[in-house]
Amino acid sequence: MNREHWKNSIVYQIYPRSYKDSNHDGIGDIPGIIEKLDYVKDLGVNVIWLSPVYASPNDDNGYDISDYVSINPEYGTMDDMDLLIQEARNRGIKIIMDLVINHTSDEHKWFIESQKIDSPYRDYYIWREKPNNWTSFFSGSAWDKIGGSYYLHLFSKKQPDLNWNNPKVMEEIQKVMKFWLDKGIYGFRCDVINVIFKSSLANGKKRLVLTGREFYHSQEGCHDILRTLRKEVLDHYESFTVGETVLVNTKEANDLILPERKELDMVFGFEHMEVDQINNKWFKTKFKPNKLIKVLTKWQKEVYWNANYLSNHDQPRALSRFGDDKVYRVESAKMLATLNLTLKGTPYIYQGEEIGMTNGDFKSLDEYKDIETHRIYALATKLKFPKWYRMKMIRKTSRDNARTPMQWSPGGGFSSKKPWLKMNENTVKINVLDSIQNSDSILNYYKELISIRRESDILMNGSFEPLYMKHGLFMFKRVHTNQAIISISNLTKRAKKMPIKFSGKIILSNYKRENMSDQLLKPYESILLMEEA
Ligand code: TEU
Ligand code: CA
Repeated sequence: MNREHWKNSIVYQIYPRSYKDSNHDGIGDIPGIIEKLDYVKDLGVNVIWLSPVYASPNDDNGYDISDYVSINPEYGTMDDMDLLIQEARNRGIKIIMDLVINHTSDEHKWFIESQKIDSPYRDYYIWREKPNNWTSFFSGSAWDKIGGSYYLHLFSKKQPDLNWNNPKVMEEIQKVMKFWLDKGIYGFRCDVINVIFKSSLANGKKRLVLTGREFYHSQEGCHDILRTLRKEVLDHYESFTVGETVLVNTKEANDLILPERKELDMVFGFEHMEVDQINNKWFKTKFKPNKLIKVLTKWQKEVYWNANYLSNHDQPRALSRFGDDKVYRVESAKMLATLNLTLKGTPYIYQGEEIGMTNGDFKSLDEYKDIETHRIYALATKLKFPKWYRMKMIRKTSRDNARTPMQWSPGGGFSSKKPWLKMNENTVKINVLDSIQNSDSILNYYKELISIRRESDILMNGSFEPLYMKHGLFMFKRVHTNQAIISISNLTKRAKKMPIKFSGKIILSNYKRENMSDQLLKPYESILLMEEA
């Protein structure tokens, strides 16, 4: 079987809670996604990554799973899920699901059983008499107490970590994976996969964030687990995996994805998500395009195959962050799209990115729903940060920025009821309905770009050759069997003189440029050029 059948994939991420509500409860659901499959097909993508729809008490919006083989009733039934898979398949779209196996919900039956000291499930989790000094991703101790013992949770206390030293856990998860693959799922996005194996529970070196990480970050034991999952399960299906790998460098990324390692197929790196921060994501600095360009170039050059993304459900909107969501909203959204879809690797588009949705417009703390946002706000209060600063932190960085309901029409179009999370008021002008009608819309640009990419061997398989990476300009070449496409982007709001003279046929331009004789690049201009042979 050709292991690299996924290389021509373009993935669209759907965050079910915020996509489309079909039954008027203000919560997006699976029948809602089915209603919108023609829209997704029309966009031109061929894979959907579906964020968790499993049974869950929703402490972390589904990333706390209480049953891996049933569907959260808020989202529908297993029949709905089967229908979604079928209806997607009918449209030539495959579905990958989230595989969240670092932790379960504390309401999972394994964890409930595990609270009894002599239960066979005790060792499914990590129990100790005393906590160590590790801190959680959501701040505070990574340990909580039940019945006199402490259990480890790298995320919220309702997300206890599984014990991957226990072979039973391996068996159970393999069953889960087979269950979904047998239903026709095309693979998994593996949540925080490089932290699942804890090689020791000793106290860690004291750090500002994630004390203890040296004992669970990209450990050899994790590679062993991934090889086993691949050999025992994944290799028996036409499937692919993308790992979500926090804190990895390019070497660690390759160690997870090089074909001979037989582990994952690609990973989401985070280095480019760190270019506008000091120390950690809550302390944002002014965005410097050159930094982003530098990191992207490094990953392009060094990593075997990239999972390219600028946005997802955990990050503020790329448009509000790396582009200009006001004056040059349309131009910069198209430029970022061009960048993301012409790099080498598999591109991921996050719902709403294709119409240029912006960060949320929350006005007060209680409008935010995300657990992490509230935990960080509370910590900042404890540390006596002034209120205006706390609000600024979450306004810039909260994950809810990307989780606001999909803007289908000027009136919202997500639900007939009050949505679970505030819809951005700019739906009046930023929405799917208007985007479809306007031939110059971001949406129509995406469609064109996606179809260009899907028909181009050069963009799918060509090599990456950097040409110019200074002054906020990013120019690179993709080369395949003596043919080349040049991708030119101005990541700044200033007009710039073109540093290299190019000729060739323009195949896409976000300013309707007709030729290359004008040597001035407009604000956020991007151009795709077919080099003359
Ligand atoms: O995210 C893991 C992760 O490290 C971060 O991106 C996370 O969003 C957090 O902000 C760290 O500061 C994955 C999921 O994508 C996320 O939604 C979950 O909350 C998390 O794992 C736990 O399952
Ligand atoms: Ca609903």
